[in-house]
This record gives sequence, structure tokens and C-alpha cells, in this order.
Amino acid sequence: MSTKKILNFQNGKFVYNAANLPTVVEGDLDFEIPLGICSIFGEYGSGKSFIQNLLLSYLQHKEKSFEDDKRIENVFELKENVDPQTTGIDVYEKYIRYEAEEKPKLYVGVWDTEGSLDPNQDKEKVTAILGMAAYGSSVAIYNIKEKFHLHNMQDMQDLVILIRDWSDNEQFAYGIEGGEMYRQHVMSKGEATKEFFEEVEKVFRSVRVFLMPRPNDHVTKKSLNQSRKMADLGDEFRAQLKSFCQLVANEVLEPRTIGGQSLTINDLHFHMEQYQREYTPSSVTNVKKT
Ligand SMILES: Nc1nc2c(ncn2[C@@H]2O[C@H](COP(=O)(O)OP(=O)(O)OP(=O)(O)O)[C@@H](O)[C@H]2O)c(=O)[nH]1
Ligand SMILES: [Mg+2]
Repeated sequence: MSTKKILNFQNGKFVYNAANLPTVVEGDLDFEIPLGICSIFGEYGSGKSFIQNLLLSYLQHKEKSFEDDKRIENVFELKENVDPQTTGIDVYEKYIRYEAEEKPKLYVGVWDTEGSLDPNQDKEKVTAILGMAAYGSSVAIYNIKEKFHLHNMQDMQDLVILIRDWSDNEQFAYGIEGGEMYRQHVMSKGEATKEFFEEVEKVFRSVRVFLMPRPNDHVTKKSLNQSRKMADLGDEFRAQLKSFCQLVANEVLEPRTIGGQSLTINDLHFHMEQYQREYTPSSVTNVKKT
């Protein structure tokens, strides 16, 4: 299992590699099945790749992926030091065929993006990367520690704001219900946060908030990277991670639609090329499909 890079910034230039968008699926290929893409955005080093690995595992193995002995595969590489780990847009090499109860079949792509807020990073660069990833996505997961880059975002679908290391679970319980209460609370209070929610609600058709606990007091970043199976994670953290994956995969995930049409695998290639031509800065180098 591996990932491929569809967009990167190298030697002062964007490199868009359409050939790295998956054309293969797990199981038999059916070009008519619509495509949903789940991307994650947020501050660098905030646990984005960690979540995408769990989501990928859930899409492949459902409830089994959270059993005690299940190995945690770091398909998207986790940060090992202070430097940003993920760069540009990484995508899982295949589409996963997924069918939630009472929902139509979907192919699902899992994407990971470069973190923002790195002091050494060019803002224009990261905005272009995130804009492109958001354009392809039906579900955006976002760690709320900063303002979302809403630049160039259009026709956006569903946003799940994932608040990590939530500690105040006596006032607002972990999970989606606590998240909704927290959202209502901040909407009635703090100006800046209220403005942030108003802004995302204008751009996305739905916005949810999920409060995720800390891994647990004994777990350090290093030990989390070295966790080999689910039982190493700690009960509350594991239960909420599972509930988060169930929410995204079974409730939120839908086909990506652009102009009212559900996209299939081929449509996504076309739309990404078009977006890249229109919106990414002129220094993009386009690696042609082979
Ligand atoms: N405190 C805390 N640490 C976490 C959590 N999830 C993952 N980590 C750890 O945080 C570190 C960074 O995780 P990554 O998933 O690589 O973070 P990232 O946002 O993808 O990092 P970049 O790609 O560099 O932007 C790793 O050591 C993880 O094991 C969490 O919920 N809380
Ligand atoms: Mg990462």
C-alpha cells in the first residue's frame, strides 16, 4: 500500500502530476460508480496523516479496523521531527469501493495535504495547494487551530471540523453531539470564532464539529508513531476515532458533485486538469498523463 503525489512545489514551481491520480480500484472496475474524495487540511504537525491512515483502514476493513490486534499501517507517513512531513497533495494509490448502509456504492479516494502555518512556508503556495485539494473533495476534514483558507473555494460540499486534543469534555462531551453544542456556544459568543463559522457556512453546504480527546496522558508523539496495534491507543481515544471514521464514511461521505453532476473517476481527471489550468499559479509544470 502506498501513496502518490499529485501536486508538489519543487524548485520554485508547482508540479501537477495527473498520472498519479488513481485509475485503479480495489475490486472490479466500474466507471459508472460515482467518486467521493475525502481530504484533510490544517496546521502542520497536527495529526492529519494519522487520521487519514485510520480513515483509509476503516474504509477497507470497517469495524474490524478498530479491533485490539489490528495493525496500524502508516500508509501516509507520519511526522518524525520538527520539519513538515507531508508536502503538496498525496493520494492513496487506489480508489476503495465502499457501500454504507442505505447508501449507493461509491469509489472513495483518500487525500492528505501539506500543513499550513509553517513559518517558513510561502502563503501563496499553500493556498494554491489547499485550493486544489478542496476542489476535488466531497468531504473536507479540518483541524481548527487557525482560519480556513477559503480562497478560490467554490461549490464546496461537506466540512467536518475536527478539534484535536479536546480537554474540556465536562462542558462539551467528545464526539459530534458535543461538537454541535460547542458550535452553538461559540456562535452565541466570541466574535472571531463566530465570524469563522459564518464564513465556512457560506462556502460549505454542511458543517459539523467533532471533539476528539487527547491520545492519553502516557502516550507521547513518539510512542504514537510507534503504535503497532489498536490496543496501544487508549480506550477513549480509540472509541472516538472509531466514531469519527463511522461518521465520515457512513454519514457524511457522498459523491463529489460539480455543477449538479456526480463525478466518476474519469470526470475527476478532467475537472482537476481544468482547475489546475485556471487557478494554480502560472509556474505550474504539468506532467502529462502517460
Ligand atoms: N497530541 C496528539 N498527537 C497526535 C494525535 N494524532 C497524531 N499525533 C502525533 O502527532 C505527530 C504528527 O502527526 P502527523 O499525522 O504526521 O501530523 P501531520 O499534520 O500530518 O504533519 P505534517 O505532515 O508535517 O503537516 C505524530 O507524532 C503523531 O503520532 C493527536 O490526536 N494528538
Ligand atoms: Mg502529514
